Amino acid sequence: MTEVSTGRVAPAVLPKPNEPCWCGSGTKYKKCHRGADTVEARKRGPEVRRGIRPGVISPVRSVPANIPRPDYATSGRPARSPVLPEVKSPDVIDRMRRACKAAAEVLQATAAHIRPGITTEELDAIAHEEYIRRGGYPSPLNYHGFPKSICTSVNEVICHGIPDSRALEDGDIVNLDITIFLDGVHGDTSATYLVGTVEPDSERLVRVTRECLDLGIAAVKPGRPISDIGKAIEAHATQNGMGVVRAYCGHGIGERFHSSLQIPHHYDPEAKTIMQPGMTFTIEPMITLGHWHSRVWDDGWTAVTADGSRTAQFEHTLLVTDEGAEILTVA
Ligand code: HM4
Ligand code: CO
Ligand code: CO
Repeated sequence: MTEVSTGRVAPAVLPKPNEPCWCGSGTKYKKCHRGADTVEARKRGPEVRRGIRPGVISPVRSVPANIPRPDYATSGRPARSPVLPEVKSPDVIDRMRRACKAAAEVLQATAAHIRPGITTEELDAIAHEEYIRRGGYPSPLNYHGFPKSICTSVNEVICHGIPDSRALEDGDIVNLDITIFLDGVHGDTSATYLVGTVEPDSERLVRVTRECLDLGIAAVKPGRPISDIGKAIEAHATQNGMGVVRAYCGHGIGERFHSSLQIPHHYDPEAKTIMQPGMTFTIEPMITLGHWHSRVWDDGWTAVTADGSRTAQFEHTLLVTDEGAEILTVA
């Protein structure tokens, strides 16, 4: 019986390809859990892991007054400002190189502390100090009221998990999503890590998700539509029997954390914007072992898979060049 994080398990007799999936999604079995119901998963037997539940959220951390803040830091709402161009000036690009390098460093420094027993709140505290040490502001902090400095998304949490009192457990997977505001611009990167010994399906999920990001980056070419990126990502996920989350996209980034430019990770023929040298945006595919449907917890932030299947994500901030993409979020 296939384990899923909610405790729902695949029945002993599986549906036919065109019958509704056993998970209750309402989708045909062949389009839903068929890919996840591997022989390996069914051999593991009736072991059931409970879904993750909200923990206690500690008080808001402060940022020294001398660190420059984005416009939303106090009110929680970005100021209404003119729409900025998606093709960045050499000055903005130069500043983004520094911010993105710093983001990659904060991610590395924080991830080094991942182990069974550490709480996501402790990881947030480590990252918070690393941002400040570099003279940066943690972009998530108070962005539309988000209460912490990083997102920590465990197992079936897709993205925007709020760091809390929950300790990581052996066998978990956890995404750390870091964004720094430095020199007046944002740099955004994330990665998913294995906690202790992880079962093979989760390891495969994390590997395929990293490959999806790499293939998305390889599809970045000036003169081509944005839809090429999601086309490449979705093909690889589908080949591996995995789902591509649709509710959250990559985004334009620079002087604003999220601009109006959207980068779907599935094939969306409406994503017709042509990539141009000087554009900066993120690619951040969220891939699931089950269906792509998502929902949000009552906290208004934590996005989880509707079927409780595990999900992973990797993210880079990119610059479109004359040849393709330059990855900015490298330490
Ligand atoms: S808020 N991370 N991410 N992520 N938002 C705190 C931490 C956050 C996001 C986010 C991925 C894609 C898009 C967005 C976004 C608006 C609509 C307000 C511009 O918020 O697009 O926000
Ligand atoms: Co986000
Ligand atoms: Co992002």
